[in-house]
Order: sequence, then structure tokens, then C-alpha cells
Amino acid sequence: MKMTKENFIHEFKKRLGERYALDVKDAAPIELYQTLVAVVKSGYSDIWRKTWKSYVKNDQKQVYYFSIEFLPGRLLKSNLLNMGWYDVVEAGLKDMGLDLDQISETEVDMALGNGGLGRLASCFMDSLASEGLPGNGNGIRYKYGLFKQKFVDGYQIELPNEWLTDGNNWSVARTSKAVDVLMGGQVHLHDNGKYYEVTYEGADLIKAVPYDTGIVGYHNDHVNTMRLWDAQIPASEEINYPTIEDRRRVEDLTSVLYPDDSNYEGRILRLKQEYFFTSAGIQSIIRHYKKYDRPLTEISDHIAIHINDTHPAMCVAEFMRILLDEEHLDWDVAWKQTVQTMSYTNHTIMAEALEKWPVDMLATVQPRILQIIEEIDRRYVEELTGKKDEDFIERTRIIKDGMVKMAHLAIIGSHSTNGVAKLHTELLENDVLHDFYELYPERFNNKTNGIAIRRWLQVANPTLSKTIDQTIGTKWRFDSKELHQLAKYDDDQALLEKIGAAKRFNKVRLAKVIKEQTGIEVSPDALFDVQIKRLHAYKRQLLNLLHIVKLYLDLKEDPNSQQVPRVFIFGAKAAPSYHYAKSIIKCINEVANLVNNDPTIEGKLKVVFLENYGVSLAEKIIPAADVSEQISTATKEASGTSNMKLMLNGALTVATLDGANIEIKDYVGDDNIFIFGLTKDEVLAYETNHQYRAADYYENDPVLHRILDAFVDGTIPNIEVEGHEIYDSLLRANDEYFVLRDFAGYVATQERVSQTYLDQAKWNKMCLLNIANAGYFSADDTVEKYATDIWQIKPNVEVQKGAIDDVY
Ligand code: GPQ
Repeated sequence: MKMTKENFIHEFKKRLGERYALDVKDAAPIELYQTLVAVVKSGYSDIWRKTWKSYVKNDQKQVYYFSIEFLPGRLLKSNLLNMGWYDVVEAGLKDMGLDLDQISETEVDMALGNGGLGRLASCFMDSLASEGLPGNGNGIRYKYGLFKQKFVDGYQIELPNEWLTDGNNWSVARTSKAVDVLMGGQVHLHDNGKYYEVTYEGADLIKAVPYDTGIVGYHNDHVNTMRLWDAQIPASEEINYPTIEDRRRVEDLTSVLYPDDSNYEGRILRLKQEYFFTSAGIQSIIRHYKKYDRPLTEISDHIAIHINDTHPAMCVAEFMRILLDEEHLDWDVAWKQTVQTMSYTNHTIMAEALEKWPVDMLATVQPRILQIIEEIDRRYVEELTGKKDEDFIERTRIIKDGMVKMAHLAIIGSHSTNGVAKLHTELLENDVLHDFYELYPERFNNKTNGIAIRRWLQVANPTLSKTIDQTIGTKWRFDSKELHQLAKYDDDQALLEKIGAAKRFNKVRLAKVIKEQTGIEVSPDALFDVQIKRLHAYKRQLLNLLHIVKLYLDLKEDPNSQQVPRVFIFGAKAAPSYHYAKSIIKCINEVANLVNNDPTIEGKLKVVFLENYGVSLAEKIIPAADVSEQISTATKEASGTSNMKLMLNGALTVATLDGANIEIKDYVGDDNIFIFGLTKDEVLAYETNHQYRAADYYENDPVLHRILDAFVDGTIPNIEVEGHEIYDSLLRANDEYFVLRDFAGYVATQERVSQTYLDQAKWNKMCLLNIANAGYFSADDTVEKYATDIWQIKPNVEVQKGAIDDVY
């Protein structure tokens, strides 16, 4: 994948001429962008082909990562980085009078996910490729990505995100690899003495067309595939879909991504989506497997299938369906292969996110799949009868009270169940999934999440990256654990100043974005306090807001009360149907209005809520953050991953002992993180003893009393309805997430934050130690652990890690 500047310029001009008959100076940004993509693609397509061939040639075991969401973000810069072309292309463009940053902004952010779960899947894709591991993504090519968020009068408005209007330049449609997915209708079984012959009546035949995107590994001549499926009408069936409405029924299947995060809406279309991409993926895997004449009784030695949360849990039944109905294997033989092939990750313990589908609905979507799940359930019960008590069996079986519990299907039908941080896995084992842990202790394991350090440091923060190079060399770019070398320099004043300067540079850059998007002026000398994640009650943006209101009221009383000017920065989308979350957005926006337009505050406090938070905006906010807000109620955030990205960029974390915050604390040490709040045990105790009384805090804490009153007495204007709603959720509904209980501790901690910030040398030292320890949260290491412990896959023997003549 070698490229020189001269060759690049030549290649770029040639392609621009061929595609558009234009000179550089006459081309529009989109034309420049598309030309650049074409050059980049031509740089890896040969390697992509060779990577696939080498898997086949070496008969390598491969993993297929099934996820209903992927959030890759923009691919241009990360592909350039991974190919080792970044600097050459940037310089070549500059010679032509062009700017890589500007061209990159033209790319539509590929937002086929909601939040952490989808982004994790994409970080894993990058890491699988970069580790040279044979790993493929399998998902849905939604026509509309996650909605575009706008604020009108402080309210969230959702607009469609039609990301495919200019075509997607990175993917390749592989119509020749399409498969047929059968849905609906009725199923008939005929026992011919050897197996059941299965016939369908009145079922819809849907053509699943794969769109493949190359996932380029980092400097290793290795390109994997992310395969996303689109639903189409097969040519042979067109007659059955004569009207536009009929056609739409099929096309709608892959039209929209459901905008719910950690919460499921039991809509039939969603269930159809789940079956559609599961079936398409499994069919194509088995079809490919069979091309090489290997026995299906050994398939689990050659492929691994990962179920990312329960959305693809029907993988278990679909795999069984094919082995039984199409390959005529015996149940027990098929079951053994299925369990050995499948593995499952759980991403939450919150009850509202655990999918349960009505049996009737499943019968409508795919009656044969329901039959198979019923049989799995029947055999599970039969197997345990006499060995476990009846209650245990009833609690753990798959079908109960007319509902299919997808997590139970995933656990029973796979050989591995993992949580995504130590605390989360512990809660699964000891609490939420304790029965299954008792039954299958060997199946449970932890895999703490990780992040793509390349995207979140090398691409997003070139300034800090260069400072790191100058200090410890460039080895960290290949192995992020090397970042720990930085810890040795924690008394190097010159370096600490450079770290501070890099942060300031990024803050100036973000201040410009804020000004452009909101018109609000913020000073890069203020402390940038950042909370970026989905808007959810358990993530407690409200706790942050109560603190802001406190600071505001304090300033009104005593203009000298605030020693450290702060800019509070929010980025968050709320699910369109999540009323309470939308009310919190409205309140944050109104507090922002009040504070930002109050001349008596004199810039000591600013509140900025940036619209349309997503991967691309995160790349601008994270490098500029001083403080990272990770303040979920202990036990509720399975892991979190923005906590890792912010730490990596030298933000200091204000955190509860939840999710991966605990592991961050263990690495950086108590002195380099700001911990507060209820512990897991305290939360669990309140949840069982019901002795929490939120009103006590209101009644006994005059500060809190005044803050809450501000939501209902007109102090904060324009929130007559929403202010009451929030007030009632805390006082009447008894504050489900213990916001009031944690408030005092949070305020005290924030005061410590301000005091620390006054000592910039100390602050920068803490930043350095955070950066130095963030390398332990690399998704490269996480996927290596999945590869060894769960999937049993090995790196491609032909991979040459770091063998490329790299530019660093
Ligand atoms: N997560 Cl169940 C999501 O982003 N969406 C979901 O539907 C569920 C979980 C998150 C979880 O809240 C975070 O704590 C994790 O860091 C993330 O998954 C990745 O594991």
C-alpha cells in the first residue's frame, strides 16, 4: 500500500479527469471527496481481495460479528491513517491547494447505530482488521440512519437522515451474493421417516442483497469486510408486489434504524429486521462453508458467530433451521454445533432493554423459527426436570407467559456469555443472570470494552499525538500500552506545558465550532466540562443540570462565588418517544438560554448544548474536554466507552463507581480521578429495602430545595410543563436514579475539580497520567481476548504487522 506524494497527485488528477472531466480548481467539494475515495479504494482493493483469499487458502477459522447497529463514522481519514497514506495525501492535497480537513467534512457520517453498542461494534471492526484477525461484520444497511437532531425553541426535533443521497462511496453492492429470506405465511411439516420435510405456504420471499465495506487494518496489509444487508423484491416475485404500497412493504424492512437506546420497542417491523439480517447472514455463511466440501458436523471448528446483544439472538434458531431442514442433520448433532459456534454479549442489566417478544408476533414473522425455539425450550425443560426445582426451570426457560425471552435463547444456545466491564459481569453472575451462572458457570466471562485508539487519538487529536511522538517515540501508534511510557515524565514541566498547549489548541478549535453552530462565544481559558452520551435518566444529565443551576444561583447571590469559569458542554440525542428525556433536553436548553444571556454572569458560566451529537462531533469535542462527566447511578451503566475516549485525550473524569469507571480508577489511582456517589452495594440496598425517600433531601437541604424550586417557580423561564415534570419525577415519583441522594457529593467533588484546575501544573500532570493509562483500554486488546477466549481464531498468517514503511 505504498504511496508517494507525486504518485498520489498524479493518480488524483487522473481520476478527477476521468470521472468528472474537471481540473482541480473547478471541482466542487463533493467531486473532490468522491475522487479521493476512489483513489483510496483503489489503494486497498487488491489487498481486500487477497485477505479473503488467504483465509480460504489457509482454511482459517473466521468470526462473524452480528450486530443490528454499526456506527463507523467517517471513513476517509481513518482509512488514510491505517493505510499509512495520511501524511502523504495531506501534503499532496496541500500542493494542489486543497485541504484534507475540509474534504473530509464532505463525507456523510455513517450513523447506522444509536450509541455505545453500535460504536463498540465499529471499534471492534477496526481492531479485528488491525490485529489481522479474520473477522467480518454482519448488519443492516438502513436507508435512513439515526435521525438528525435539531433544536427548535429548545425542543428536540427529529429529521430524517437520508445518508445515501450521494451514494455511499465505500461500499460495494454484491448482487451476485444475494440470498432469499422467507418470512410470514404458514409452515407445514411432513415426517418422511428420516427428517421433517418443511413447506411454506403464503410466505413472503425477500431478496437480501449484501453491501460490503472494506475495513482496513492498521499498517498490516489486511482488509476485512463489514457486510450490511438491504431488502429487495426478487425479480421472480415482482408480480406479487404490483403496487407502490406492496413494494414499500418490502423496502421498509431495511428503511429505518429504530432510534431506541437501551430500551426496546416491541414493534413487529423491528422483529422482522432482526430475522432478516440474521437469516441473510447465516445463510451466506453456510453457503460459503459448503463450497469447500467440509462436513457440517465440524462447522464450529471453522466459524464463530457472535451475537451482539440479543437483537441477533435468532441466529441460534436460524442456524438450527438450516442444519435441520436443509442439511437434514439430527437435532443433537445440529445443537452441539450451534452451541459451539455461537457466543453472546450482554450490554445492560436494565429490565426495559431486555427483549421479550410475544409468541404470536414471532409466529407471524417466521413460524418455523418459532417452532424451533419452542423445541429448544421443550428440550431445555426436559433436560432440567428432576435436576433443578420447578421455580428455577420456570425462571430460566425461554418461553414463559406467551413471551420469548431473547437473552435466555442466546445464553442457552451459545457457549459463552460475557458482560462488558468487571462490575457489569459481576452483576450478571451474581444477580441478573445468577440462575444461568449457577447452571453454566464455565460459559460466563468478562470482556471489558475498549476503543479504537487510532481514531480517538491519532485521527481526532493530531496535536496531542505529535507531542506524544516527541516524548516517547512512535511505538504507541502500534501498541497503545506503550503510552504508559509517558508516566515517567510526570514531572517534566516542559512536557506538561505542551500537554496544556495541545488542549488549548483543541479548545480554540471547538470554540469555533460552538460559535458557528450556536452563536455562543466561549473562552478557551474556561474549564470545558463535557457530558456526551445518549440522553437517558440513568445517565443523569439531570444531576449535571442541577449543579449548573446551583452555580448560577450562587453567582446571582455572590458574583465572586465562581473562581473557575466553566463551559458546560452537552451532546445527546433522546429517543423520539422518550418523553422524559426530551423534557430534560428542553430544560438544559432553557437553563442555557438563561445563563448565557444574563449579563451579570459575565462569562463565568456558559452552557452549550450542541445539536446532532454523533461520531463526527465527538471527534471535535473529546480532544477539547477538560472534564469528563461519567455520573450514571452505580450499577446502571454497563461499561461506557466515552469515558475511555475522554481519558485518552487528557480529560479528568468525574465519576461514580459504575461500569468501566472503576477500572479507569484502578489504573489512574484515586488521586487522578474524581469519584463520588452511591456504591453498587448502596444502590442495591436501596432497591431492595425501599428506604430511600427523595423528599427528605429536598426538605433538609436548603440548597437543593432552592434549586428544585427554580424548576417550578419561574426562575428558569419557558419550562412550565417540563419543569414540573422533572420536579415531580424527583419528589413524587421518588427519584428512581438517586439524583438527590448523590447531589451533595457531586457538588463537593465539583468544588475539588475547580480547586485543582487553579493549579494548572497539577492538573496537567493528572491529564498526563490519564493519557498514559488509557492505552490499556484499546479495543485491539479487547478483541484479542475475544479471539483467544471465545472465538478461538488466530491472526492471519500473512499479516505483517508494522512491516510497512511507515511515515512516522
Ligand atoms: N448500550 Cl443494551 C447501548 O449503547 N445500547 C443498548 O441498547 C444497550 C447498551 C451500551 C451500554 O449502555 C454502555 O454502557 C456500553 O458501554 C455499550 O453498550 C457498549 O457495550
